[in-house]
Amino acid sequence: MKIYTHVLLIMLIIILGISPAVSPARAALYQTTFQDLVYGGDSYDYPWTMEPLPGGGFIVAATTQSFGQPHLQRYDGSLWVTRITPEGRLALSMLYTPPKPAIFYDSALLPDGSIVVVGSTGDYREAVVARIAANGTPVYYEYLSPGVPVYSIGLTSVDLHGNNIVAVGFFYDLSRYKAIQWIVVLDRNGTVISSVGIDLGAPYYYPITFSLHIEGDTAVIAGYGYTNPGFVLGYNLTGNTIEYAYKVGDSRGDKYYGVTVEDGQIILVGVTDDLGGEDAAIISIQDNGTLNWGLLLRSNGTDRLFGVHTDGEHVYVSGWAQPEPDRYGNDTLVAKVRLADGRLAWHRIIGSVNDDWAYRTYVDQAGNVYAIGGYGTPDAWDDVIILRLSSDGGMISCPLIRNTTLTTAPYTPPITPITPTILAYTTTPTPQPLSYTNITVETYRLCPPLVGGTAHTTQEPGTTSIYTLTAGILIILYTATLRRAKPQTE
Ligand SMILES: [Ca+2]
Ligand SMILES: [Ca+2]
Ligand SMILES: [Ca+2]
Repeated sequence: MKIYTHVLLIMLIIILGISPAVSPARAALYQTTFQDLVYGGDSYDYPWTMEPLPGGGFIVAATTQSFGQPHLQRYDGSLWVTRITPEGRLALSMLYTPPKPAIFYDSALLPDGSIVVVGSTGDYREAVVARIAANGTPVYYEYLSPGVPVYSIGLTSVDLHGNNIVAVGFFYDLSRYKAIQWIVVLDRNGTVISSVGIDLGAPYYYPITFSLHIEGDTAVIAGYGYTNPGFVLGYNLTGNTIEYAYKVGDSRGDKYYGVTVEDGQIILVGVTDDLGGEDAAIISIQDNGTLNWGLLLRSNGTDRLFGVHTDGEHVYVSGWAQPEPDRYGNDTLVAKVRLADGRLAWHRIIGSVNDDWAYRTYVDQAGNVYAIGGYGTPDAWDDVIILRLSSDGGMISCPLIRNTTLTTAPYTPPITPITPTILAYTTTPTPQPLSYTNITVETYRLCPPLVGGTAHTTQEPGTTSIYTLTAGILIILYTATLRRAKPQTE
């Protein structure tokens, strides 16, 4: 009977050993790749965007105030492009100092490994587009203007359409006294092919385009109004027509910072004040304006989402939450939601005692979830942080996990058709000098990696029951065996 007990024990170890949660093969894989990567200089470093590379790793285009010339405002600075290997090392680190400090909001990866970066100068007087070759050499840096006097201008998002580069943004047209949304199509050399303005019409007074996703020939564009709710529109890039346009939400507190499209669903992420305060919002709509589902993630503080990515089955989102704003400021929020119905799979809150956030998120083919944003260093001069989580929300630096659970609520904002007007503008690029140099920084990690962690998990149905059942049966068998074995051992 003693032998039988030991056989059962060994069986238990083997069965638990091959279950996905503690697979030795996966644990080994984790140890050879990064769980988190942090780097930065002695001042603010703001990473708004990252581009996953086909063979693994990323290119990160950040705005830095640590290097280059002095900044003008809160968020502007020089461009800092880093190439990160799949193991989490910096393979390239280049600083580009533009003639005026600028903010770099978004990037797109071209097939030759170069990136296009868009933004605006810190005073919002010039829109900016740059292309950086794979080896770090600048191909061009130019200002774009719509050919009319403007009060404020910027490019906030960029994506590819065939061989062309599509950049979107906004400007305030002083001849019309209106904020105009802007779609500029360029070739890869930075020559403008077309430039279109979109007047969203009433009730929009000062809307801001913030995000672009190109699906087929449709540029799906989302943003918000300072005094009006969020919006989403589909612009056909070959027909130059508006396919659809909606006001989303019913108050100025409804804002959308991220958009993507999967399986005909338009996914928008941002913030709403529908239930009071500010809560992180995710909605899925059809292009006919039908709401598929909507989900809120809520703490007592302000919660916002910026990044959205899908893998066909799930939606991954990133931003910040404020479960304890007085103690920890913003904390990074990463969540995984089922595409079909918006059911929350898990969310994680990760942060330091200073402000932390994640503007972009991405999932690789193995299901690993990456989020890039700012880490509030002890002296509060933010550094770039890239977090890596496993598909079940585990694998994250130990002291950063906030032991807090956000509440969820359904979200059903009104979706109302609007009728934008297309306007013609002549956009001329003005080449600018861009000096560049190699810079070296130390990368660091925040603590030894922790396998598993304390995930705040709302599991999807069926994913835990088999493990629970297996473990339960084994414990009963083991206990029963011990009881039967006991008289013989005495
Ligand atoms: Ca809240
Ligand atoms: Ca924090
Ligand atoms: Ca820093």
